[in-house]
Amino acid sequence: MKKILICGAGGFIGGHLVSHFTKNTDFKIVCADIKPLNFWFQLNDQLKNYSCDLKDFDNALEVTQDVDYIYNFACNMGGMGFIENNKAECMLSVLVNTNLLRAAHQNKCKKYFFSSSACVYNASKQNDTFIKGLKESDAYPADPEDGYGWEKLFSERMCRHFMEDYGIEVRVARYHNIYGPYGTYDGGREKAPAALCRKVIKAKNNKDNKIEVWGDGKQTRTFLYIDDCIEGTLRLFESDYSDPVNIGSDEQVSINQMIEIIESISGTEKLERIYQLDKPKGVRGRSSNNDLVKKVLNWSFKTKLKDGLKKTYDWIYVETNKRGSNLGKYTKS
Ligand code: GKE
Repeated sequence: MKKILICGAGGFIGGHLVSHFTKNTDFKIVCADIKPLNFWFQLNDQLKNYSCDLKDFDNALEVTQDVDYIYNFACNMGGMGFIENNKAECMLSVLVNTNLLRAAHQNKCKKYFFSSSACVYNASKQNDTFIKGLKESDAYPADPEDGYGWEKLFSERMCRHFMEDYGIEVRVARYHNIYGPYGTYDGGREKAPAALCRKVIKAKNNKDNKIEVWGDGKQTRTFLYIDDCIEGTLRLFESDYSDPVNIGSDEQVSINQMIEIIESISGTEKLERIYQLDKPKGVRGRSSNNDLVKKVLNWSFKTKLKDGLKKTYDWIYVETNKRGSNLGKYTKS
């Protein structure tokens, strides 16, 4: 039986991948995450679960023992509010990926997946709202998101060189703002879909009729629902395509448009928007070009933003009304 290691298994995407594999597979699954087990979003206590820091090479060596395939989602990350204010912490994730590649080589693992990000793309191509989708080649000449984006771009290249020099098969996905249930919705690391669902729920519960929005709301993004992300990830892993590829939606919306969708899901009146221009905004416009992923993986997203947001909103609604929930509250790096 082949053995798969999922790093970052206590996080959002890693947790969903573990859940997928435990329902659908004959593989033996091993999980690792820096967080204490009680902070994992989806913990399966039937599996071997390591709570350890992969910035330490000895830990990387231990968790990769007898492993055939590695999925690496482990990094210090979050939405704009986190990555803009924690650049050194984000860049230190380079140690996780580097240690895992070295350990994979030493332990003779066969295939390695790296979760990269749309934050690798050249900033000058993202200065307008409603830009054309970013093609994979738009990562160069390099001018990625400061801190987090540089780490991702460097680690992509590290993967490539481990493949060229040591023969480890690598797969690299550039994720475009993945959202859905069992992810962070408060505490400072949350991305816009979860943050705005939480804010609309709070406005509704408190009947205060207004929400705070970072920036002027005209900035655009594409958001990919988690189930589509998992499907694209699996398809990429099984493919023979080893260069980085976008895993994203191309349903580009402004933050204001996304708020309108969330308002209609919540059944509230139009809320007054307090635009906070001094908050972290990131690039002005970002969208995924999906020509390459369609060609090489025959993959495309299926979940419309309004449908994915409904599932996300409903989950956050239940979570925020639960007492004593730890979810989304983990802030230690
Ligand atoms: N987080 C957050 N919270 N963002 C808000 C909020 C809020 O309450 N209100 C408005 N925004 C705006 C941000 O200012 C930004 O312009 C936009 O929503 C998207 O913010 P985001 O979801 O936090 O993150 P980004 O898309 O800018 O960047 C993320 O990109 C991903 C890849 O596409 C990164 O933070 C990474 O999480 C990831 O690599």
